[in-house]
Amino acid sequence: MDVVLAQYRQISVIEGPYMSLTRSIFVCILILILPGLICWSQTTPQPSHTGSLWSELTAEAGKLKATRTRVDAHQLLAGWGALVRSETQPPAGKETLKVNSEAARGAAMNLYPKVAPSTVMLHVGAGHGTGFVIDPAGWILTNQHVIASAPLDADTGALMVNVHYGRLDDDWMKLADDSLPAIVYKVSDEKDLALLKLVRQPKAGGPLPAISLSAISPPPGADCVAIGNPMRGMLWTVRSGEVAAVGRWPQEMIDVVSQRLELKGEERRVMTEVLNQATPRKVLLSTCGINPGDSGGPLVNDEGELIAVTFAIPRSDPESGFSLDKFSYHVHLDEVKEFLKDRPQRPSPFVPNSWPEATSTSAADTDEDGILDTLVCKLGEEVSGMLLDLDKNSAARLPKDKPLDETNIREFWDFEFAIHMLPFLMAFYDTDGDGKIDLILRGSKESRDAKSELKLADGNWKYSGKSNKALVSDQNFTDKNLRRLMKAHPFTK
Ligand SMILES: [Ca+2]
Ligand SMILES: [Ca+2]
Ligand SMILES: [Ca+2]
Repeated sequence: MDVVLAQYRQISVIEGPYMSLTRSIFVCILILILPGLICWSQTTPQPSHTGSLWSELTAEAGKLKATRTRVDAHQLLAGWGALVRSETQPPAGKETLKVNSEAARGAAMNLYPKVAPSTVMLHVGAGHGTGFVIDPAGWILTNQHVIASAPLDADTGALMVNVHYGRLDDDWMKLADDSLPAIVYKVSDEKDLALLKLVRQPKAGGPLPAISLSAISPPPGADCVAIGNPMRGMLWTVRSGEVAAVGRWPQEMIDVVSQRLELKGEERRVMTEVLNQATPRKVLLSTCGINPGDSGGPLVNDEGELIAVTFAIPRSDPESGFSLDKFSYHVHLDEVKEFLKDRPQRPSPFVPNSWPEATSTSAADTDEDGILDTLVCKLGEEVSGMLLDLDKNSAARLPKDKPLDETNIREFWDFEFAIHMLPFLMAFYDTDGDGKIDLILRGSKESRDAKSELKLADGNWKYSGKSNKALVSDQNFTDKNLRRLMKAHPFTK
């Protein structure tokens, strides 16, 4: 675990391309015990690759013989997730789109003119999500998972999204032709929040109005109104409901609690321990009838002040048929306030996770010396990345008595070099061998040279839009021993 924790904090989501250790633990638990609670995933476009370096890399990967296979992680990727998704890839299984028909009407009608003009649509790749303005200077709040697969801004290395906004006209919102670029300044994987700033203001009509944060935490039973851009609905769809519950996610979700209470002895102890280790997110449950695409949207009180940010929904249990659709999950106001405590002066460069997205992972002995030295990660049938343990200190640490899985492999696999083929060509180096990745090169299929680089210096990642390094080279290591091992590895020989 040291190795993984020692690495930089990545931007990661279950539902997106990357997953943090803590969240992978959550997900393991949740998926094992919560088959009925599923949210939709944001789709990750998988680029098609051609070109010489690319062919070499994939050919190299193809040669590797898997010697040990871990449990299939398909379920993980289908797990708790985002409400953002592409219209082009409907989720598997039946889904129930719904609105809350039981809540009293009226509040939403009064709040719509106040809240809708602050609410925006964030278009990312083939999917979309919702966001809202919290400061007329152009600060926008949304979910981390909404922006996770956005492209990079070439100047800052930060993620960049397109913001679509509208104006109130004749009592309802009309979409502006103009769309506004915004740069991601800050993200929290644990809170599933992201802070963006508009690069410029709208050409006409002045700055977008802001939603203010409520001073008081919303009590259960209070009225609330959600607004967002639900899939197959319309932009600025407004729904009213009630705060159904407040609690810690996932520890206080009823399914998690009842599953834990059912377990006996050691199993119960282990589950309790893992739950205790998991960082809780304070959440609010509402009856506002949220759908995919609403992610990142505001939940407001009857004054139109923010009380939470929408992030997930349960689904009906395919076996029992129980519908949990009435509820939706929102990041609690307290988490929002804590997240907004410091607003950075500059956008932070996007630091990708060195663990590639994978549906299956296997360990290989590439130099046939009897020691496992390379992890091969696959997304479906395609190799998404490889992690090279150059000094071969991982194999001895692997548990002998249990199968490798998503959680323990991350704990035990100590790699000094990784190459990702999906979703982008990237190379990761622990150049000085201190257990921390400190150099990330982004490549292109046309060239052996890196396009851009991220370097860890004094605890901060520095982005450079240019790089004079080769994407895969022993010369990128400063540690002599690692340089020698890299040179000798079948991957670069
Ligand atoms: Ca070996
Ligand atoms: Ca190692
Ligand atoms: Ca290092």
